[in-house]
Amino acid sequence: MCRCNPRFPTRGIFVNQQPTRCGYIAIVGRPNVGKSTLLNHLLGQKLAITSRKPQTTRHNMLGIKTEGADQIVFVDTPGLHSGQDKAINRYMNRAATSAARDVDAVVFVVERARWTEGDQLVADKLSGIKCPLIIAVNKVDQLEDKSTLLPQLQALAERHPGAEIVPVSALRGVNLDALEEVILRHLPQGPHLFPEDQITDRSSRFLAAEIVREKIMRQLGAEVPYEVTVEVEEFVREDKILHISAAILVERSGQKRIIIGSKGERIKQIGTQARQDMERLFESKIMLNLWVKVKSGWSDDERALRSLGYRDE
Ligand SMILES: Nc1nc2c(ncn2[C@@H]2O[C@H](COP(=O)(O)OP(=O)(O)O)[C@@H](O)[C@H]2O)c(=O)[nH]1
Ligand SMILES: [Mg+2]
Repeated sequence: MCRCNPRFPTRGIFVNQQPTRCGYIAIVGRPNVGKSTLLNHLLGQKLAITSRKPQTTRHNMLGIKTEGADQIVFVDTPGLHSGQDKAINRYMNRAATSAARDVDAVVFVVERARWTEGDQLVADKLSGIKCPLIIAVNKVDQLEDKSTLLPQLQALAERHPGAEIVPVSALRGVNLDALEEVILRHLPQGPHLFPEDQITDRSSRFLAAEIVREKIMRQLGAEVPYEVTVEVEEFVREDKILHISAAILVERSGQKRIIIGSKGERIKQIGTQARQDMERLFESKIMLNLWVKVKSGWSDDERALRSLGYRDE
């Protein structure tokens, strides 16, 4: 897990006479249960990209929340994918599994009223962990009849004795205070590891590439998004404007045509939406330049993956 070059204790043992607390909390679960949505709403800021499709999150990412004496370092993870066939799937599973080790608590996200093979896969991986387990039962806003939740909560409690179970809606912000309170109880005393204003361990270039990928994940159906990666080639500030150029890499020329769209309409839309998100995140005017490049085999080639930033931490 990435206790990434913890820059040295940045805040000392007390804040306003309160002893400081700081800990790592991994957010795990199968794809699409709402892990990244939960991270964003706990942070109160959109940091991680989200969509209905698996593989939206491919890398572990830290989201850091500092409030008074407490610093929670969340680790958002890719969902565990059952397919091990491709190098990129193996990479995502390694990232998700390694994050659950060496943390102070794990938040296991599941969906209300649904327990799938994918959930079982995660539960099996978690069975050996030593740290406290918190189960967030997400998407309760989709339940018309809340009483249907009770049997599921009971079944979860039997399956995971000792776990604390909190029903939430990440998207609507329901019960997130209660979840945070449980998390805070497991935060060990100790100095803060990151400066108060740092919200992630990821670079601005990385976040920019992810925003472009989110728009592709959301706008394009079927297989295309799984064979796309984005590489930021230029990221410079000139006269208060941030100039960003990014290459969208695909496996096949047919996919390039789909992303560009008829008369370039699709890529224009992707660019407009991405630019709006970037302007919010970077609080700056943005000039965004996108282009599409065919790089066959990138998603199943260990060397290509590493050069594109898919590196184990
Ligand atoms: N109705 C509802 N949808 C949610 C909730 N949380 C997440 N979602 C949706 O579920 C989908 C997957 O979310 P995401 O955070 O990307 O899932 P992840 O793969 O676990 O990170 C997205 O379309 C979210 O908008 C929730 O509490 N209620
Ligand atoms: Mg995610």
